[in-house]
Amino acid sequence: MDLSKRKFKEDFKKMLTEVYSMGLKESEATEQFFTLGNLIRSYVAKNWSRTNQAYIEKGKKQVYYFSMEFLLGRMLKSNLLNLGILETVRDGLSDLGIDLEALVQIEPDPGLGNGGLGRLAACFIDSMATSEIPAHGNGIRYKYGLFKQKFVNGYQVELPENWLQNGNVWETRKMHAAVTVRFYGHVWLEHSGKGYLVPHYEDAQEVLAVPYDSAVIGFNNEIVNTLRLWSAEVPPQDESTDYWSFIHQRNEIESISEVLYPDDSNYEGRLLRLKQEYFFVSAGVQSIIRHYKKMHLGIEHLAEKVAIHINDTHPALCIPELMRILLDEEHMDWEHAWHLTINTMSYTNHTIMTEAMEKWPIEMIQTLLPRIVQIICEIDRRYVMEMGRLFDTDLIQSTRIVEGGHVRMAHMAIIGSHSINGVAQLHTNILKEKVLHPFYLIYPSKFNNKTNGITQRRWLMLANEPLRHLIDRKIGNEWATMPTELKMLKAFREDKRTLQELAEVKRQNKVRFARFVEESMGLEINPEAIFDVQIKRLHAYKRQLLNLLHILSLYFKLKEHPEADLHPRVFIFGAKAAPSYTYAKQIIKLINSVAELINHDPDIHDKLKLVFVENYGVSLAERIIPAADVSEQISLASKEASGTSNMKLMLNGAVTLATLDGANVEIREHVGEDNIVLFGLRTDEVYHYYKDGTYHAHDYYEKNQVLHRVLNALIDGTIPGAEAEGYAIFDSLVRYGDEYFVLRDFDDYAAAQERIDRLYRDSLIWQKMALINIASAGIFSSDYTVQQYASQIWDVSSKVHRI
Ligand code: 26V
Repeated sequence: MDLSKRKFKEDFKKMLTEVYSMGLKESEATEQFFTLGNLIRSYVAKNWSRTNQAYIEKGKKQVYYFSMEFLLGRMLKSNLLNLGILETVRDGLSDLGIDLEALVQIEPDPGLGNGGLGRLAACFIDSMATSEIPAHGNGIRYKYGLFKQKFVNGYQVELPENWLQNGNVWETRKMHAAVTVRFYGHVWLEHSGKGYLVPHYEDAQEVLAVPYDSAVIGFNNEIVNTLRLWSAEVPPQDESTDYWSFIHQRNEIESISEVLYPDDSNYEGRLLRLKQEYFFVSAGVQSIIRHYKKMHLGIEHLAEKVAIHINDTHPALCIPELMRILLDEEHMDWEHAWHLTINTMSYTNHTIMTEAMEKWPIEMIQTLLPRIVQIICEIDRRYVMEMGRLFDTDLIQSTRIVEGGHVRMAHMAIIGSHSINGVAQLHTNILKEKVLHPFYLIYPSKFNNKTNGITQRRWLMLANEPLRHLIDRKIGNEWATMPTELKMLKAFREDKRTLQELAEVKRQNKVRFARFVEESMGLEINPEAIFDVQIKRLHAYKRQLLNLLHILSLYFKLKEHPEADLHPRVFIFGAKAAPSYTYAKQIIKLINSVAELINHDPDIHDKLKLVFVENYGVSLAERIIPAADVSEQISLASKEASGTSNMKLMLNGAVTLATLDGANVEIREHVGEDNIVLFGLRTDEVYHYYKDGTYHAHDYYEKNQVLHRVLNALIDGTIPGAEAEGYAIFDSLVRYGDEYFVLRDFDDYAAAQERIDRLYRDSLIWQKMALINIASAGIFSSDYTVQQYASQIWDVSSKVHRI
């Protein structure tokens, strides 16, 4: 948008008076932040309503991206950047004596997601608005986001994250768009006499779903899409309601959108979680149908105007819910309704970990959603009947939705949609060939790959301004919307000056991060050291333990040979564990205890440091990633569906140290063998081990001297404070089979780390690798990812930039 600095300053002062009746001098950062937020809203208002108007007038097909999680991060700078007024506002504020960065810190970071899946949804909505895709997010407005992590004596302690405490400037409550969602009760069907059944509900609990809309601003394109998050409230009561029963009901209902489930590792059949899923699905689908009907096109054309995407199985109840509406409210016959539903729905799978696959006890759905269960059972019955004619009975039985008293959500999602995609090429292949192979035999054409992506605007333009300026100076700024333009940087691969400038940018970022660590943790780290980063949820399969065991081996090496030729290293971890994931919490404690040991050992000087940042999340990622030299992507091959921190880190010039897992495979293809450091078992080798059962972790403990020494340290008192955890972890590796092949990959990993050490010593070689990583990262922009979803899955238009 066009905005002069003078006009901005006037607007800002005027808004400050309007909202707070305050002059500039009396105001503090909090008031200034909310003032700026309100001002941005006023700037956006016209384009927001224009965008909606245009979608209606042009009758464009709309995409609704359903996700239990949207891990947005702070929105202030992102909104300013996308409006094209970041610099104007920064300068204008500075004229008024206000530091924009200070205001940025006032905004709470809304942690409405667990990890990769939620952050992907956030990158997607940014990219969809920028790519001019008529697409909207649909989710839950949790009152409490993912817990705040504290370390107490090295243990993870969870505290509530009350992000709404001071209000949310970006949202608008839309009371007129509220809908009712029904739970419990009984339902019976009556013949209408007109060829359809009429459901009668008795004793149902009614919940009012109230939407809160936020603007999703496209980058410099005047498009403003919508993120709609639903909040659960008590419907208006009549006078006969008993006061105490009202209070009781209110608590029960409001608990639905109270808190985000923090467990992304282990599926647990919790009733409240099921309520959450149906709550936002039903509200979202009802609201879509209500909006669609305003266009008077006839319900039979729904799939031409609406695409519903379900982000993992969490919103899979969209399928029976849309069926319910088409059958019960639109009086369609089953075949037509089913055809429409399939054509409307598409589904992304994000994990092959069977523990995380949702399957709900049928009685639970029966109690909570009596009409939905009838529909699910009928979908299943017809599936068996129709497919039974075409395929082998065993094949059909193994793919049924209802089995062993449970509803398998992934099965329902596949059967009820026209597309299922994995999130990296390797992951999609594993789905086709292993995990979902029976479905691939039945529906080969439904399967497709959409490799994940990240938005370069948040993860480079905003998070790493020094690098952004360097790139702009070298190749211009078209990469903001045409990220593969970054490849032009390759022309500078032999240019010493550019490589030195790149080194200087990295050094600056490392100094900045070191200052943060010093201020927040009281720990001094040396910016000359290699900053080696592993930031992601704590999961056994991601193998933070492999990293830790190697750190211990370096520690012992330095203790025994203080003269050992090691380039100084700072190992940086950021990770939350699910509160009920005991093993992950034990690993956290162990990492913290090892940090205590190493960081305070005077023999080590600054050769080795271990930093475990507390409360890792989007805001911390934005600080850490620009300062990273090494990106640890060391999951056991076949287990990480894609990974996205791998993409963010390469985009910021870190060199990837990786197994051939998830999107690392594609990163290697793009940067080339020489610009990535690989190690470890390959997927087929892992599957071989599973098949022939010949992995014996104990042998590695017995035969490998370094490992023996390191593993013994877990149980011989070397690591003060973590005795119990040391034992448990030792046992998991040595006695109970080492499920994720940590010991098997140890030597190879250590050798790869030595290669890193050597490569880093030659600054020009290292910076050249960094440059090629940055130059090759454009293809992993979520702009391209969503453009592919648009054309290949949703069949909607987008502004496509050539790759
Ligand atoms: C799973 C579950 C399972 C039980 C109920 C609660 C719950 C909540 C979240 C999840 C998420 C697990 C799936 C997930 O986050 N997958 C990650 O998705 C990323 C984006 O596609 C991908 O890059 C990561 O590799 C993948 O682990």
